[in-house]
Formats: sequence, structure tokens, C-alpha cells
Amino acid sequence: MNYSPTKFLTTRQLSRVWLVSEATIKRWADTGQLKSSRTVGGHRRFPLAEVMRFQIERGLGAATAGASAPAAAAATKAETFDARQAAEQFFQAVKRGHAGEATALLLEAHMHGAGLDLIFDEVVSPSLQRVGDLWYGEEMSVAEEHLATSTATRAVESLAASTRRAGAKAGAAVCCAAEEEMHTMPVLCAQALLEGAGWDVRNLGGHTPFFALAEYVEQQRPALVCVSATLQRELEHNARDYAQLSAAARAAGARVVLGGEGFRDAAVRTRFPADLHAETFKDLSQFVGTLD
Ligand code: B12
Repeated sequence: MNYSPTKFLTTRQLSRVWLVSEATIKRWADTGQLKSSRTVGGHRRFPLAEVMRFQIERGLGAATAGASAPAAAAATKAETFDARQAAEQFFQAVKRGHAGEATALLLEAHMHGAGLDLIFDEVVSPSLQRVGDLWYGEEMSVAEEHLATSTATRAVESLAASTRRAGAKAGAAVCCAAEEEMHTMPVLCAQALLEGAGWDVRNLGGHTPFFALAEYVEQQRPALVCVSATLQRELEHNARDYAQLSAAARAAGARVVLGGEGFRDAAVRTRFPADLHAETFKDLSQFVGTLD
């Protein structure tokens, strides 16, 4: 089933997303706590920006509905979500550098029941892959590629801010990209997904050597470590340092998840043993679901 993104939500949609009654939403609107307008037919319409403001202020919405959309809810609600269409629209928005539009698309996808894993795997990743293909084919300049990436990053950050669950319950996690690795978008996605699932996450960013991560794990003793590598440029060096991380994680009782193209090759994976070699964010979502 298709849906067409709008900048407004209805009372019913909000009721579904926030898991409160339509009467409560109408009361918030009528008392001016939640700004709305009316259609010619008299129905309330809530601007997306206002919805997000209120949601963050009250800790509502994605937080209560489950940021990674619990399987059963996602299975029914995500039926209204057309990932291909969303990916096309997201691609167009980031290509033009329209952060507001790109953000609205992601938020709306989430409000239509798409979990963060689905959004990252089927909207953000394919859109940026397209950007990369155009750049590689010299149909997009380096400047345009950078604009598209920074716009996509802003959109994911906004989505993360609205889906983060206050008061960590699930445990502490650390995410980063491996040494020499400047592709940090997947790290941001992992952070957003985990925070949405109630984890307290520290993001060390790009270019983090395994020995440095190992020291951090020894000191902070997180329950989960997620590392992304898009490229695998220093295989021998990384594999040597990785042993340190494995030992530190074992000592701290931390699980290790590796993801990204740089860890996809089966021979590479044997050099980097982990609790999970994730292909997708759906894999991560399912994995952390088993840790509850
Ligand atoms: C944005 C981008 C950049 C940006 C990164 C900015 C930033 N802050 O992240 C910049 C401009 C810095 C950059 C630089 C380079 N890039 Co670049 N870049 C990309 C691009 C367009 C998008 C990557 C991205 O963010 N994707 C979004 C994420 C969410 O999705 P994903 O990476 O596809 O990951 C999926 C899975 O692998 C998995 N996953 C990945 N990591 C993790 C981690 C965990 C924990 C989990 C659970 C899952 C997971 O989840 C995703 C599925 O949903 C890709 C295009 C492409 N095809 O990927 C090229 C691309 C990756 N880059 C490429 C290249 C060549 C480079 C440069 C070498 C260019 C240069 N000559 O300088 C440098 C290398 C820099 C470095 N040392 O790392 C090539 C790599 C080809 C190759 N395999 O050798 C690509 C494929 C472009 C192309 N078509 O040629 N790049």
C-alpha cells in the first residue's frame, strides 16, 4: 500500500503513534498545548515540526511505540510504508540539500510504523548508495556528494533526537568506525537504533584504532560494542589490534557486533571473530532484542 508524505498528521495518526486516545490529543490541541490547524471540513491537522517539538517535550511517540518498532507492531503498521518510494524521495531531498524535507520524510516514515532498522536499511543506505554510484560515474560532483551526505546526516540526527528513549535501561554501548575509516553514517545509524531501544550509547566517531577502543572498553566496560568498516585498508594491522579488543570485550563481558562492507568477506570475518557480523541494521535490531 502506498502513502504520500505530507507535512501534517491527523488526530488518528498521532493517536496511533503516541498510543494515547484521540480525545487526549484533541484536548491538547484545544488547550493550545499542541498547535494545530483545521481543514475546510473542520478536521485538526498537526504540523510535523510541532509534532516533533511536543513529542520531545513530553517524551512521547516513537519512545512509547518502540523506536525499532517491535516486530508485531512493525509487521502491521509498516504495511502502510513504501520503502522504495521513501528512498526515492529521500534521495531527491538530500541531492538538493533540503535537510528539512529529508528529516520530515524520515520522521514520517517512522510515524507510519517503519522501524529505524528498516529506515536505515531501505531508505538511507540505498539513497546514499545511489549518491555514491553517481559520484563514481562522475554524474555528481564531489561537492554535491558531500552536500547529499551532510544533509542525510542531519536528517538521521534529527530522527535520532526524536526517537531517543530518555533514561537508559538496556545497558551501555559504544559505537565507532574502524581505523582509517571516515564513513561515519553507519555509526550514527547504529547509535540512533540503539538509543531508540533504550541503550546508553557513546559514539567515538570515525578512525578509531582497535587498540584505543580496547582501552576504552577496559575502562568503561560497556555491554555492547559496535564497529563499522566500509573499507578494509589495513587488514593485517587491524586484525592484530583486534585481538586486543576481543580480549578486552571478553573481560568486560561485552558483546561485539561488526558491520559494513569492510567486514563482509568470509575470509575477513574469520580474522575478526564477533558475536554478530551484521549485514544490516535489522540484524542488529534482532540481535539486541535477544539481549533483553
Ligand atoms: C558518504 C560517503 C563518503 C563520505 C563519508 C562521510 C561520512 N561522514 O560518513 C566521504 C566523502 C568522507 C567518503 C570518503 C571516501 N569514500 Co565514500 N562513500 C560514501 C557513500 C556515498 C555513502 C556511504 C554511507 O554513509 N552509506 C549509508 C550507510 C547507512 O549504509 P552502508 O554504508 O551502505 O551500510 C550498510 C551495511 O553495510 C550495514 N552496515 C554498515 N556498517 C554497519 C555497522 C553496523 C554496526 C551494522 C549493524 C550495520 C552496518 O548497514 C547498511 C545497510 O543498511 C558511499 C556509497 C556506497 N555505495 O556506499 C561511498 C563509498 C563507500 N566511498 C567510496 C570511496 C572510494 C571513498 C574514498 C576512498 C574516496 C576518496 N578517493 O577519497 C574515501 C575514503 C575515506 C575513508 N578513508 O574512509 C566507495 C568505496 C568503494 C570500495 N569499496 O572501495 C563508495 C562505495 C562509493 C563508490 N560507489 O565508489 N565517502
